[in-house]
Amino acid sequence: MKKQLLEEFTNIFKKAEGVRAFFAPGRVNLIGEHTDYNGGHVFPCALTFGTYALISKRNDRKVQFYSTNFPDIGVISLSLDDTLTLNKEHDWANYPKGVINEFFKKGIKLEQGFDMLFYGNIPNGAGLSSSASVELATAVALQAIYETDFSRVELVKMSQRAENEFVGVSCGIMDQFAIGMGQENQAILLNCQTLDYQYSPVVLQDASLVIANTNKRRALADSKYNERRSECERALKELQTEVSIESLGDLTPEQFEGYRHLIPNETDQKRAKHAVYENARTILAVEKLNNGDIAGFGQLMCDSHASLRDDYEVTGFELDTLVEEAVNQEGVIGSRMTGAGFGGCTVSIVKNEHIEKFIEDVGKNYRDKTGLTAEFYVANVGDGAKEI
Ligand code: NG1
Ligand code: MG
Repeated sequence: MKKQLLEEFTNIFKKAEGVRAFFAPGRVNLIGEHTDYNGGHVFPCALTFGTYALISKRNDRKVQFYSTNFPDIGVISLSLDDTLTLNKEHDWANYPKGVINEFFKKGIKLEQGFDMLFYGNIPNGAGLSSSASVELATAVALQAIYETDFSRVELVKMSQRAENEFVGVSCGIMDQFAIGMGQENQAILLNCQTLDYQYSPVVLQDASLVIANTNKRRALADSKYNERRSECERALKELQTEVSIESLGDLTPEQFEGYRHLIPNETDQKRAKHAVYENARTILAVEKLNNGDIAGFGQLMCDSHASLRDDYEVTGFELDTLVEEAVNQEGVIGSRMTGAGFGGCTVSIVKNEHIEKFIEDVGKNYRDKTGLTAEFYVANVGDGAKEI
């Protein structure tokens, strides 16, 4: 991979010396959905596919970006003397630009510019965090060539701010954290309020993680995502009139049942219920995994999906069909949507001896019911962003 990309780098930028290479993974969230911005827990892990970034410093003030995924867009150039602007047409480059902006905001001078080439093999817009992967690839690369010494968690926060403030997507911290802090064969239980975290080995005995992409475009995802955030914020405000909490993640399900009458709007109540129960489910699920109770973990994945379908209402026909077809198969321990929802991917735990048949049968039944072709990936849990 690296050798091929080096050749490509030389072709595009007419230069071969002093090139350094970095990799930032995509991520899949195993449980804890729509809890990050509610101050709850998430349980994601880094994948082995992701974004490769090759970078080399220049002698002038120019910055040039190129993505092999978007050859038609070509080289995108800017000068470090100009104000960085969001470009609607070259939208992939807004992510690295947002990260440069964060380095500026930290007072880093960036005297010389650089040439940078990207290649990503994460399915686009599938809820596996291709954008956060580009951000972290950029952040670790800039840290290396400008010899800054931000902590990993700081780079994670800078990448999130790049997305929040520069790109304008108000995502939670989960994606950047998983990608910046991931470790091979480990998932991360992250408290999104305190950023306390602990690693848990993903030991599934004789089973594996299988990701299935609905190939349904997440057209409504952004607006609905923001709508869910507002609904939860409203519910929190109602609760705060009588209960002293900072976020929905502070409540146990039992406490929530005692207070839910404080939320007059029924829809907001359902959204808050999901956030509270999902948070509790996530903590319990990790306990089960740590104790080797894969079946218990899988059951909670299924419960998570039901809550996202019925209370949070972020699934839709395609995701529900994939999950229903999955749990009807032999050897399936658990299955749920992952990421924001409305399309994108599901993640299932499938016994190794049944994976082949799983892919064939679920793929066929899904096509029959939706007219869409799903893609399947047997996922490996990989490292966080690093130099390669
Ligand atoms: P995806 O599916 O990667 O867009 C989104 C948010 C996360 C989190 C999940 C839901 C973005 C970039 N990320 O993930 O922070 O809130 O939804 O759990 O919007
Ligand atoms: Mg994204």
